[in-house]
Amino acid sequence: MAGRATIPHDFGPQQVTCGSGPMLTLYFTPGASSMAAHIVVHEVGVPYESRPLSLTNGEQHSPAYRALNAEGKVPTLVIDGRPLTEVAAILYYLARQFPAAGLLPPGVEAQAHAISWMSFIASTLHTARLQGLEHIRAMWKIADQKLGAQEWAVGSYSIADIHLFKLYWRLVRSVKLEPGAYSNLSAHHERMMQRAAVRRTIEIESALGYELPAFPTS
Ligand SMILES: N[C@@H](CCC(=O)N[C@@H](CS)C(=O)NCC(=O)O)C(=O)O
Repeated sequence: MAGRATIPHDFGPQQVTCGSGPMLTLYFTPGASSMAAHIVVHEVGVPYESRPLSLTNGEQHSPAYRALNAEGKVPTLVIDGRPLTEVAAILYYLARQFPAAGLLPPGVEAQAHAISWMSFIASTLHTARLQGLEHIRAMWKIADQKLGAQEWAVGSYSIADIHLFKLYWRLVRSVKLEPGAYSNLSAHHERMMQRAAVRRTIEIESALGYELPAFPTS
């Protein structure tokens, strides 16, 4: 993990109300799991307060943050003063709260497929990191096959794509992959990188300085 100075808490947009909508505050760390939530707040295009936290400096363990997120992890989205934790739940909330952004496909079954993808991403792909490189490669092979040649994970662009992209973005910057190892995910990554919300998030987070939790090298 790259060390750096404490992130100033007044970085980014200041506390803003959203007309009659909820007041949103996003706690995130550049390059961490929270990047998916950061992309989605840009996709939905509503005002939010930005609260970068430095994991390197242990800010996730402060009593004030632990009161919001008992595990001391990012992200946390505070909605009108009430904390919501876990990437998948935050993405789901934002997609449902701001339907005009079109981040969930229509229909219960298609939406269940988006949740299925996000459950797989959180429980299998994210945790693969803890089980060594061979396991990581095998789980990402499954993800590549699951995605196949389709443009988006569940038919139309959705929060499942954002969640998937974030972890693959991290993988390709951490592990040396054989060329063409995950051709479907690689094409998906290219499509995602064209999106304004993704580019804006990367611009903000890279300016702050990435903090990337350790990845296995063998
Ligand atoms: N299950 C959580 C996982 C979030 C998570 O693992 N966040 C990491 C960064 S990628 C974190 O905050 N780690 C804090 C620490 O290691 O102290 C979610 O999906 O939101």
